[in-house]
Amino acid sequence: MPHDTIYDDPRRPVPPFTFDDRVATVFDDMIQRSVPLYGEIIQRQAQLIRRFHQEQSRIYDLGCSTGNLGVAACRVMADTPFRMIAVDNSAAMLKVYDERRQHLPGGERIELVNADVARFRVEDAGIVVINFTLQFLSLADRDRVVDRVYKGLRPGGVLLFSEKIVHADDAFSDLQQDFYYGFKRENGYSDLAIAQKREALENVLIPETVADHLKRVSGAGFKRLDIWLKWFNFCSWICQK
Ligand code: GEK
Repeated sequence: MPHDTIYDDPRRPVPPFTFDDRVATVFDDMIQRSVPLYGEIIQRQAQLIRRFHQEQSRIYDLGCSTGNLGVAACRVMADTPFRMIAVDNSAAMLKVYDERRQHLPGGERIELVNADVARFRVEDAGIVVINFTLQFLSLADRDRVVDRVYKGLRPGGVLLFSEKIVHADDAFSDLQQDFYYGFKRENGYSDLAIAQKREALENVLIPETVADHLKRVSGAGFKRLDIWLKWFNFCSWICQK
């Protein structure tokens, strides 16, 4: 797996973060070293997909990146037929996903779509997964996506989403940041790399509080909601229609 060294050397100015070729090449290393419990999230979501899959319905992965969820879903679903529509607006990410899919047993069950999730229609869905992607949209687009997802889900259908979050209390927010940067240091990122990535994400990744997210999903109509995993400033939800 190519190693992420993108922010290791000093850069002045630090350009805003984008999902370009350079990021796509090292993405799997980057996300595993930057998102606590990432492997656990993907593995359990694949198992949730198996549990909640409705025959003939569609599974969506919005902001699919290089396809870690699709790979896990193919493995966990084994020979069970399913149709996953994996959407991303980065051609570079989808190129890596497509290459992986060629060698993935059962990979033909996944369709890749290069589109903006804020403008994408969700129809006849049994499961929709949105991992660490709402955080890159404007607040209005986040509302629009979650509303559309609710409308596009079948009754009993499930939305699984994960986000980097912020705490409304400043002291707890600082505590979460400290532990998060500690996690990144433990994974080999230098203080310089951490500081430059933080600068690159300023105004690009806008985290919200748990309360903001719960308000949005309940406002869209979801009544059965649970946080199934939380680690300081990272959170994963399950919402059932
Ligand atoms: C995973 N879910 O491995 N439309 C479509 N895609 C978008 C948009 C948009 N408007 N904005 C950003 N993206 C993945 C990880 S990464 C999270 C998701 C991260 C895409 C962007 O191109 C990238 O692939 C993904 O959302 C976010 O579980 O890097 O922090």
